[in-house]
Amino acid sequence: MGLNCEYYVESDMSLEKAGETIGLEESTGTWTEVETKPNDIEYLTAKVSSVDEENNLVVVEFPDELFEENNIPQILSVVAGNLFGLSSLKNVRLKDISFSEEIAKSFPGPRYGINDIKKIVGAENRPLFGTIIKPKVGLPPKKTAKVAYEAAMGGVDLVKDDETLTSQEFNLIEDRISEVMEELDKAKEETGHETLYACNVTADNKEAVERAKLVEESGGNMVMVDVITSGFSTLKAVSEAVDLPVHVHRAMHAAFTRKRKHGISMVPVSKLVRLAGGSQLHTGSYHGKMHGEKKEITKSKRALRDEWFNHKPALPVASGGIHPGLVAKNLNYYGKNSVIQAGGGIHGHPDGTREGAKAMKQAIIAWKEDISLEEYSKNHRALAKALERWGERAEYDY
Ligand code: CAP
Ligand code: MG
Repeated sequence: MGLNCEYYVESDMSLEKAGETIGLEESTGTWTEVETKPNDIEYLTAKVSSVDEENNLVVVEFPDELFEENNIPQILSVVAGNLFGLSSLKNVRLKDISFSEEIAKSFPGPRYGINDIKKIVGAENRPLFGTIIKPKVGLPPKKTAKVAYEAAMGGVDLVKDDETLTSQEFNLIEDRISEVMEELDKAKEETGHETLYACNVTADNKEAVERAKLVEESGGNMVMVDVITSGFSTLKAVSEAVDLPVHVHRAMHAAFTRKRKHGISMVPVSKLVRLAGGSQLHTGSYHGKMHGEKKEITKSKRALRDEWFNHKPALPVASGGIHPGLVAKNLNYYGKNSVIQAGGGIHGHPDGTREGAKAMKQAIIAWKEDISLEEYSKNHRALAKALERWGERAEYDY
């Protein structure tokens, strides 16, 4: 069956020829015939399987035998390698990868799926909601923990490090994990509610695995990996090294996902994150501060959640400029099998973090009960104060 890859292509060549060029470059060919090519390797040659002239789309089928199982770097070197630099292609974008069962099943997939995570925080019938500690960097461990405690007391299911916080001098991971878990345990004693702490273990492969083990040994209940900057292999090594759910941040993705004509869509990224063991992945906000295309966010959600060769489903994460006034607008698309999170939209609340978390929770209840924010805020002060500050406006609506 092989891997079928859909590319958007702009070229002076015909789409068929462009597809052949991609297939050859990424399998058994190069720019010219070579004397050294034997006759018995044709089974490794990728071929065009379909062309859609109207939409500039070509599907190239890469035979399974071309790939090494359980090896994302090698798969990417084929389906997302030299082809992007071919001067014969003006623009080319990898829009989707359909994996063969054999290749997909050679990966671990998420250890903790949607139902496992929902069970931990008691969110079986609602989306999870969380916060990102702000400011991104600069707080010492004790202050980080205090902010986490306030958010937990306000009801969040998830507190996460920001993507740029790892183990800098001002906040070493070994100090942060113990301080934060101590405060979250305190909150749990007072509220009975478990809050997940996505501790950012991003580093090079070996160090990231060591840090993940440190989090586990310190009583942590989740780790976080910046998958694009640290690599899919680091994500997979971390998810295989510890028995913890993995929150996956996608910082740097927009360097190649943003442009519609050239690069790689978030859909293949979402599938690779799921194969590599990610339990939840940022997939964009329909209303927020980051650029995003509705159709692509929707396809990314499906890539994470749909039934797929018995791999556990992963949670899509709505994030980026979100505040209580934007909860319904995002959850109308994401639904309850998602995570919605806010950093500034919680810590920027006029009455502080705890009230900001309460306002998010109130906005989610209003969405679930199909009550307008205006109506619900009449007797829910935290939400009313958030709407006073931010209304229902987003920096960008897509
Ligand atoms: C959100 C965030 C996330 C973005 C990433 C930030 O904070 O922590 O990294 O959501 O974008 O640093 O901007 P705010 P995406 O809630 O304060 O905006 O989710 O699109 O990958
Ligand atoms: Mg961030």
